Amino acid sequence: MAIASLLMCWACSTNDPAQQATTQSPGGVASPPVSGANTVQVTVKEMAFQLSQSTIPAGDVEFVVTNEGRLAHEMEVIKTDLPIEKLPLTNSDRLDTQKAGKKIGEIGEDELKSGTTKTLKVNLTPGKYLIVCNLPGHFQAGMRSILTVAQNK
Ligand SMILES: [Cu+2]
Repeated sequence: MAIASLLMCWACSTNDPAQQATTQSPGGVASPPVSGANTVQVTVKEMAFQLSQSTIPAGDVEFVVTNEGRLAHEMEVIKTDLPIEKLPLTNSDRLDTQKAGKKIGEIGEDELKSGTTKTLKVNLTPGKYLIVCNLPGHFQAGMRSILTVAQNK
């Protein structure tokens, strides 16, 4: 008799609708990320970057980068004041990142093979940032985008 009532209690508590309800946020809305970072979705293709937004507020930024292309690519984030057409090239078919500006972060070619998603977290101050793939020829072929980081109000 004692065992039977224990089992009943156990079955009763695990099916308690009030307990299950506490694991969901109200209205079924996903809770915001704990980090509070802004997220920029980046889609990588031959030969371009697509950013989910071209202007973001300053602070912590999380780039979620998906390579939908067939080739491996990389993504470098470089703070620069130069317009794209004034950016210096090396004689080996790449952007001269040293002269272009200051490198903030990078996802390497080995980490961004076809079909892969990688995350890069950086802290960005207001200014212009170049998103670039610097495999030989890829910059010239169009793998370059500008992200503007705005002053926070
Ligand atoms: Cu590339």
